[in-house]
Amino acid sequence: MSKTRFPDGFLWGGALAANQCEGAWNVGGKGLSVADCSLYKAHVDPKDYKALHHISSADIAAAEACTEIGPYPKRRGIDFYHRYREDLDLLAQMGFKTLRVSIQWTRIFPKGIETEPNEAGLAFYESLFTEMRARGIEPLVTLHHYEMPLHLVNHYDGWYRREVVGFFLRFTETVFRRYRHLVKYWLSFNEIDSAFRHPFSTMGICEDRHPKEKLEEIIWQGLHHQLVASALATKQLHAIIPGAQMGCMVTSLLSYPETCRPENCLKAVRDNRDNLTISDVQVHGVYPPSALSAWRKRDIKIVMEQGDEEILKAYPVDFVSFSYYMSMVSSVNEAEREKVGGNVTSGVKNPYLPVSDWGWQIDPIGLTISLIELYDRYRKPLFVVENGLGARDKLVDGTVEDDYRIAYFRDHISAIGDALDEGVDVMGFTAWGCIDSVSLSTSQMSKRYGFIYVDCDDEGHGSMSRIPKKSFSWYRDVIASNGAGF
Ligand code: BGP
Repeated sequence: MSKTRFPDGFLWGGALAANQCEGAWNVGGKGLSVADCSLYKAHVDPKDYKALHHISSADIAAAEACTEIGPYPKRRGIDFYHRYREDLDLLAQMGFKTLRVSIQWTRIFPKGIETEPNEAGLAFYESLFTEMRARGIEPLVTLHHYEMPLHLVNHYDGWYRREVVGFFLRFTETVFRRYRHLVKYWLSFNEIDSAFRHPFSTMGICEDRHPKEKLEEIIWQGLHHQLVASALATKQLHAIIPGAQMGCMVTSLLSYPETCRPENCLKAVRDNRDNLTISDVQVHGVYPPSALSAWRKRDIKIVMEQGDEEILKAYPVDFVSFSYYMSMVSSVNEAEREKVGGNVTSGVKNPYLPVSDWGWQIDPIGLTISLIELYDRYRKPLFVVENGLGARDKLVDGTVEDDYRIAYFRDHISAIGDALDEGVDVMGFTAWGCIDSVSLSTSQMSKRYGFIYVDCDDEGHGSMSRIPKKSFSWYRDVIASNGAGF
């Protein structure tokens, strides 16, 4: 690539989630969250995503009883809680304009229900955001990244119960007020649409506490509460921090028809539409007719309070952010087809695409298509807030020669350039797991995404020292040239 296609002020950077990097799970008054449970699945194959992420009451009890780090390193994370200054120095060396992080609700309100916030938690994030700003790094902050207080799971059925909306809004008001001079860009719920893929992590719905046949309705009810909470948090944000912006955050799972057989094309249209149902509500402020008709057909009844529909309509998001890792295939003969994937989601294999070690189909053109389609649909600025390649990096002679990662990012960043060329408005790009951190789907360290290697293994052993990989200087050059020189 030779010319700059990226606008001035493009927000180049990386993304982390607090529960995957901070560690310090019991430090500074922090309470337990759903994230503290996903590691209490002894003897489960880490490739068995369903088994790892469908948490039972027994798993919760085991997590509550355990005061140790646990069999996987999640509770230790990469010790970002204690090492964030050193980490920010490295990110600043790469020229990061932004860093996406999340606030753990349980650091601010350990059970979610308290009336007074925990000062130690507030002070930690205040220092983190201040240190970012001191290095010229704009904070991009997720309010809810799979980190719901466990107390709310046990006593309020997670997001199923309406009271949780009020608890969440107390949390959001508290952090908006405290960080009003520090944070301009916010995201409400990480991958809000993933509620059906892993209801426990996203909304604290513990499946064995509900009748199986009611589960879909219960998840929809929880989603409705999250959507109302997101809209009301947007209202609060605009009142408390003038000029601040709220984004929704969804999983881009673009799906191609397996063939031009009309039945496959129709299935792809439906799959793509259904994947965007939740962002449709966050942008347009109404449930799309397809959702209402699906509820009717499946006898799903959502309880809405008076005024909910007006709230959804009145406070849409300011921008649309999404994660993009792979594309999918829609086929009416899915059952007979070869499958790929296995953790976040699985589907029909696309014979034209290579896959990662975890079976995720690598498809940069799919990113251009997603950007074009999302912009046509929403006409709001877009932000690619997660993208990257999970790989089993090998540290040899003090570095990691991750040319495969450079190739991956070169193709995907170039794909964003192609969308920009067509008039799509893209605000920024944050590479997922810019420092190696604990994988969401496997709860292990060996699935690495970073430009910076962290010396920590799947059992949590290691010095935790940080080592720049080959991709570190490559990404530094990309940022320095504003996307022109690579
Ligand atoms: C997204 C999550 C992240 C992150 C990423 C990669 O779905 O928002 O938290 O971890 O996926 O997934 P994994 O860590 O399973 O490879």
